[in-house]
Amino acid sequence: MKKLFTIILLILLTKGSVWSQISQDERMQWWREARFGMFIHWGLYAIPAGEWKGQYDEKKIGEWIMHTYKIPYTEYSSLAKQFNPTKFDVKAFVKTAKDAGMKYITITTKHHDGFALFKSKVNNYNVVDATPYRRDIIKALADECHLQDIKVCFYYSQAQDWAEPNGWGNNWDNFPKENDRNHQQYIDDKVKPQLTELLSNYGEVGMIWFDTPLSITKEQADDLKALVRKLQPKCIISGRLGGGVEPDYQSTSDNTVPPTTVAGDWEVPATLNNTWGFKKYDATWKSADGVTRLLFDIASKGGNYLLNVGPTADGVIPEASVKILKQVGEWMKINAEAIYESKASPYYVEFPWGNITQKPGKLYAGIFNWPSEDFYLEGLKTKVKKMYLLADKSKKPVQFEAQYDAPTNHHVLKIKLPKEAPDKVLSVLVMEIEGEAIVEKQIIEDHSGKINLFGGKAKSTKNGHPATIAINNNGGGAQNWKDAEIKLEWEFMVKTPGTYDLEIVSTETGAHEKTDWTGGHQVKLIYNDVVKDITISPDAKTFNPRTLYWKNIITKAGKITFDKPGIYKLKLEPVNILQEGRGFTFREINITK
Ligand code: FHN
Repeated sequence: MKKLFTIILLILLTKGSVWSQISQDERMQWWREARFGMFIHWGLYAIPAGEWKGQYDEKKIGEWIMHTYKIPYTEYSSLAKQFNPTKFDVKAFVKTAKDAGMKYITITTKHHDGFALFKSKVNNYNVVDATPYRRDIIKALADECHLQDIKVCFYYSQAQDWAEPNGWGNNWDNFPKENDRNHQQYIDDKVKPQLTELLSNYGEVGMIWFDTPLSITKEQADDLKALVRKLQPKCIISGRLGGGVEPDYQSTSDNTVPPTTVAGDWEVPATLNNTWGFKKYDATWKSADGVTRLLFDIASKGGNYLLNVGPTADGVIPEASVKILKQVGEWMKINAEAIYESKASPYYVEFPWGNITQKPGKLYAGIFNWPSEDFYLEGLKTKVKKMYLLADKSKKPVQFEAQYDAPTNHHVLKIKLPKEAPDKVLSVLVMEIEGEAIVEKQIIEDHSGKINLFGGKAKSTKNGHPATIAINNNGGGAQNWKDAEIKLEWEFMVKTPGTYDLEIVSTETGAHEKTDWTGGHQVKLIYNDVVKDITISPDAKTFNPRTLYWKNIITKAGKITFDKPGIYKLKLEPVNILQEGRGFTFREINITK
């Protein structure tokens, strides 16, 4: 009888746990639909605001000031006595996010300096116990977010903690040497108890945003993941958990937007100026136009945009940030349909004019380079039924002509857009389509006589076997391509014979405050029997609206002649790649009339 009871109990328990499990799709749903979120970096570092005892550094980020000037913990922590953000108006914070069209807020509950913006029973270095303000900022924000139906998410620095002798990162205080630290103890005494507080005392938490995992082990990361899952199974775990443990989505490097659509769930964490935590002298604000275009571009590649504000020590989001976000919000009022719940473009690479998002039955072309003549969309096989501008409430049809060239099996849409863009920042052209959006795979000369050989579209081999160059550095070119044995080859269709200009594009990379580019590599371009020897040199630099910080570097590679229309092959073979720096940050070859 006892045995039977145990078996029934076990079955019930197992069933119960299956029922209580939620699928990854369910967990990610709100986040996938949201596309746009607010990041808030706020803490004691807002008091020095980038200046320490008369020292300034344009290039350093504000929240790292303790690290930058090796400020002893005892001295830095005494800033808590001054932390009194009396102007903090939680409603204003949430309103700023909502008015911009943001669907979630991710706030630093504890950054690398170790100070908590919430009441913690396990560590009194927190806003309630250590400051004259004495109020739990996280509680205020979480309550307001719940009230106003916007997701609240918590950034938590799980490894780096400069207040803790057993944490990672503080090598200037009289703490044990890094190897002698008991990181496990730090995780057991601070990280896990504080995460438990965050996931128990603030209602539903959308996500825990881990950061800089450093040498956290797989076991430690597994443990943190299990804790989050146990306390709030629906809570998402951000990309930087560490230990090789799978998070719920990937984070790009800070401020880095890929040049192509990327499968899976991912997010770009980005700043509005050059710092995350407030710096009183950082006025390098991005333009509202640039931010709006990035929002569209990131969505069109399949990602979310997590855009940062750094409140002042008084508790105010800088006016410049509010202004930019307001303008983005104005654009969203008209165009949000093209952002929320949208999916990545059916095209692999971004366009010079903008990019595309999609929903079932619709494509949204976001155009920021408004054409002076007809607008062409090439390579779309799916039938388009109707086009109109999202800004036009009457949905007056935009005229277009669908052309199909049988010999080249090429589809072209020739679109008659109005002379003036409805929105000079970015106008959305809606295309109602029949069925799923399907795009040609071939590379073909476009209507303007341009052939684009993008790095990620090449067949790449090493000694005859497939070998890829990863196109994912900050500037959107190859990441650390140092192996000269890797060769690239493209096959493409030329429609009009003639002589074309050839240019090789590589990109700047590195940290945005100190961009990096290595030239001098030697490569061969091979087509038919012609071999061209080229040294990668910076003949021109062009601004890339997708990266804002990292320029494209153009190497002029002479001319190429195609005698007749047809299919051609072009190979790019390195002869010598210089090994210093980040190698050959190749992005694409452009062949233009
Ligand atoms: O070191 C942090 C930095 O201070 C900031 O929090 C960013 C946000 O993505 N994350 C780390 C650097 O990548």
